[in-house]
Amino acid sequence: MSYETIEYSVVNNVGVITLNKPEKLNAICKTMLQELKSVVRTANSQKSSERCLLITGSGRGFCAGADLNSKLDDGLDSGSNLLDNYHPLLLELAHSHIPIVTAINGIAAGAGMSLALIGDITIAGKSASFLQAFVNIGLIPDAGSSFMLPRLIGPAKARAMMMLGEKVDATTAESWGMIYKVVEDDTLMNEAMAIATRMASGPTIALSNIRKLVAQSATASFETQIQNEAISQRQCNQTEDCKEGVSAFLEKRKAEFKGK
Ligand code: LHQ
Repeated sequence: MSYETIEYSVVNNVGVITLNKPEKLNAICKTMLQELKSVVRTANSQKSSERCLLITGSGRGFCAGADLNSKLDDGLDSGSNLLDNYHPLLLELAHSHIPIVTAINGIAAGAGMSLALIGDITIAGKSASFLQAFVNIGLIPDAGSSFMLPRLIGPAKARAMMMLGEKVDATTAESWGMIYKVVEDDTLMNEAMAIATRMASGPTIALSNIRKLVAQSATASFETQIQNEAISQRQCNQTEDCKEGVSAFLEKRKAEFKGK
């Protein structure tokens, strides 16, 4: 399958998505949203071999947010554009049954920053940066930024990023808890692939439940959340991977998880 705006390959059960419009810093157009939604949906289907997704960008940028040229061509108001084109992808990613790693190779701006932060694990090259670009063109943070950013770095820093529209470098983003870690630019893809490959050989149902529980914890009370944990634990306890994990521990060997 070939795509116009992304590249997609599967390596060691990791679905690697590369945003591929480098001349525009991988700005997001409608075709890119459709292609992303299609690969994420397919990777999540029962018969797919993927057990983790890795999203990165080609060239010197990760993603510069909405393509400001195609937005004007679309004829849609921004609200409808979000509802019709962005939200189906965001929900597909949020409800993914397999974990998501984002490897940030350069600027992540506007909705591109939202995409960067939607990863379960976000890892960035030293020269990457993050920009809530919306305010610079008279808009508000969308594509999930207003939900994710305050929860990651707290409202004080989130407001400053959103209202001042200034770039934050990767090292600062790491120190604020916005991302998991910063690495040298030339090791980014190796390190991101190592994390993704490790998760792709992990207990997929447990990983899926972990991402669900962390999402639920954003709005649940303590009482509800411990109920959520019990529901997830019952499911995980019945998996072949749990049996294998316990057996491997008792037999003092490395577990071989199958994702079932
Ligand atoms: C671009 C873009 C871009 C097109 C760089 N579009 N070409 C909004 C509305 C409605 C519904 C959905 O959601 C949204 C959400 C949003 O994402 S709104 C925010 C949209 N993004 C921005 O406002 C960011 C605009 N870009 C920039 O501020 C800068 O380009 C950044 C800071 C990202 C990078 O700066 P530089 O490293 O100096 O690169 P550059 O500005 O020279 O850009 C390189 C090329 O990429 C350039 O084209 P050219 O033909 O002149 O070489 C830019 O025009 C193009 N490009 N962003 N979003």
